[in-house]
Amino acid sequence: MSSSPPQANPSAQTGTSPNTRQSLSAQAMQWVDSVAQLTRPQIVHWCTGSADEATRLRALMIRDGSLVPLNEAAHPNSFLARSDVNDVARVEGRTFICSRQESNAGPSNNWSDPVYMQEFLGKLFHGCMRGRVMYVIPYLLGPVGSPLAQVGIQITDSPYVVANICLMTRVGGEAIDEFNRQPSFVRGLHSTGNLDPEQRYICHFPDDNLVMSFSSNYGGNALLAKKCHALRLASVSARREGWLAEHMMVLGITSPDGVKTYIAGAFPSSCGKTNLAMLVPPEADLRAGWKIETLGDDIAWLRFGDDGRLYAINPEAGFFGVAPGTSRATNPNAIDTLRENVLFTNVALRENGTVWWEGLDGEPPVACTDWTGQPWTPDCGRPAAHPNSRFTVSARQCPCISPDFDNPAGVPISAIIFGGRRSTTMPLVFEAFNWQHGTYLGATLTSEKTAAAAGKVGQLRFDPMAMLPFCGYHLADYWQHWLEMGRRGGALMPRIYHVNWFRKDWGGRFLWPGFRENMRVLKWIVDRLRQRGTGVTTPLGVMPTGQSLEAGSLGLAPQALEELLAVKPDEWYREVDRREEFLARFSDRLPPELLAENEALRQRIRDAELKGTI
Ligand code: SAT
Ligand code: MN
Repeated sequence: MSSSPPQANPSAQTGTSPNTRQSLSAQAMQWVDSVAQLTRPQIVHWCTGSADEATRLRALMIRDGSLVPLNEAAHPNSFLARSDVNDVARVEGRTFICSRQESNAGPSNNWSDPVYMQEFLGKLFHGCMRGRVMYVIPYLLGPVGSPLAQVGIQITDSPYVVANICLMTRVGGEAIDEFNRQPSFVRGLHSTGNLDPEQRYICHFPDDNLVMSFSSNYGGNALLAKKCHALRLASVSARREGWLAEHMMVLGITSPDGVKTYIAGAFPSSCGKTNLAMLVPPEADLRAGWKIETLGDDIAWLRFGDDGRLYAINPEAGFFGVAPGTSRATNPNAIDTLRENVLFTNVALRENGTVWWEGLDGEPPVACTDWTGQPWTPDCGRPAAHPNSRFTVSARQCPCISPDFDNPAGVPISAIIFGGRRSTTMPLVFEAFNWQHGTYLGATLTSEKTAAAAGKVGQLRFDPMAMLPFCGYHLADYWQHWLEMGRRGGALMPRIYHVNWFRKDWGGRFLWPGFRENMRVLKWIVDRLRQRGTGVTTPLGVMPTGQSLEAGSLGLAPQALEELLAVKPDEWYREVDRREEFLARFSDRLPPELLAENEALRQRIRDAELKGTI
C-alpha cells in the first residue's frame, strides 16, 4: 500500500504450492503463465490461504512499512494499512464495461472497445511486475457445493490485496476442490502499477470472464472478487442464467413464536447496510424473543429454489465495512467482530497502538496519528480517519453470523428493501403494491452521494437498485430482467419495501433515531409478510401507522412522526418529473411498465391531493 510497491523478497518465497497448480485446469495454468510472461515478475507465488502464509505475508508488509501491527492485547493479530492519499475510494470515472457491443454497456457505464482496451492495458501491464512477486489466488465465491457458487483466480502484485482477498473470499482447499466442479472461472488481473491516478483503469470484459485493474489498491478497485466479479460480471451471467446478483445485505429475523424471516436490502455504499445486517434489537424486543442474524452485509446472489421461492447466498466470506460511525452504540456486533484478526485501512492510530475513527465510542484522543501518518489533534480541522476508512474481517467472527452462512442452498427471501439517503421527500417506509411497482421503486432509487466513491459528497443521484456503479450491462435490460424474474416467480416473489432512515427536519436534524430503532420498521415488515401488520394505502404504497411502529415508546414529537410519514404533493410532483427525465435516458430499451408506473404514481398523487388525503 505504500506508493513504492513492495519488492519481492526471495526469502519470503514460500507456499508456492505444486498441489495447487496441479489441481487447476490446463486453461487456468495457461492463463497464469501468460500473465507471468506479460508482467515479468521475479517470483510467482501460488496462494494457499493458510494461516502460515498469512503470517509470512504480514511479516513482509511490516518489514517494508506498509503494515503497522496494532496493540496485541487490545487487537490480537490485527494491523493497520495506510493507502496512498490519492487511492481511497472507487473511481467510477475510470471503471469500464468493455462488452463487445457498446450498446450492451448502456448509458450508465463507461464503455471501451474490448480489443482496443486489452491492447492498451497490455502495454501498461507489460513488465509491470519486474522485481515483484506475482501472487496467484484461486478463490471461491459462495458456500462450498452451492449451485450458485463461482470460482475465480485473482492475480496481483500487492500483498495487501492478497491479505484482503483471503479474508473476503474462500481461498485454499475448498476453492480448489470447487474449481474442478465448475465449468468456467473468472480471471482477475491486478497490478499496483505506480498508483498514478492517471493510469488507473478498472476494466471488465464480460464476454471473456475477465477483469483487469491497474494502479489502485483500494477495495472496490483492486479486490476483483468483490464488486468486479461478484456484481459486475456476475450480473451479466445472472441475466443469462435467470438469477440475480445484487448489492444487498441479507439478514434473518426470528419472531417470538420462533418463525424466521429472511430479508434482503439494497442500499448504496455507505448508507448503513452493515449496521442493518448486524442490528441488535432493542432490549424489550430481545426480552420478547426477537432475534437478528446476519447472512451478509454487501452482496447477495439470488436464485429460484425447487419450491419456486427466491433463495439468497452471500458470495463473500468477510466484511469490508466503513469504519467511521461504527461504535458500540451504532453497531455493537461490528465492534465485537473487530476485536481480532482485523485489517484496518486508513483509520487513525492512537499512541497505545489501538485504532480510532470519527464516531467511535468515547472521547476523541487528545492526540493520535491520522490516516495519512501525520500527527493529529482534535482541533486540527481534519478528520483523523478517512471518511471511507475500512475494516476487513472474516464474517465468521461476527457474533450474530447466521448458522446458514455456509448453507449451499441459501435462505428463502421474503422481502427486499430498497433504501437511500434522502433528506426530504421519501417517507420512513412504505410497501410496494406488487413486484412491478417494487421494480419501479428500485429502478428510481435515489440517494445522496457518500465518500465510498470519488466525487462530491451529498449530491443527489439516481442509483437504481443501488447498482448504478455495479451493473455490468445496460440498466434497462437489467430492469427487464427483474420484471421477468417477477413473472417467473409470481406470487412467491418477495414483497418489496422502500425505506429512508435519513429524512431531516427544517433545522437539518435527522427525524428518525435509526440504528437499533430500525427494528420497528423490520417488525412492521415481518408483520405485513405474516398478514398481521396494519397498513394505510397511500399514493406511494402501503405505509404503517405510528401505532404499528410502536412509535409511542420512542418519545418522538408528534410532528416528527407526521413529517417522517408525510407525502408532500409539491415534492412528489418534482420527484415524478425527475424520475421521468431519468427513465427517458433509457428510452430505446426501457421496459414500458416503468414509465407506466411513474405515470400511475403521478395520477395517484393528483387524485389524493384533490381528495385532500395528502
Ligand atoms: O466498492 S467497495 O466494495 O470497495 C465499497 C463500496 O463502495 O461498497
Ligand atoms: Mn457495497
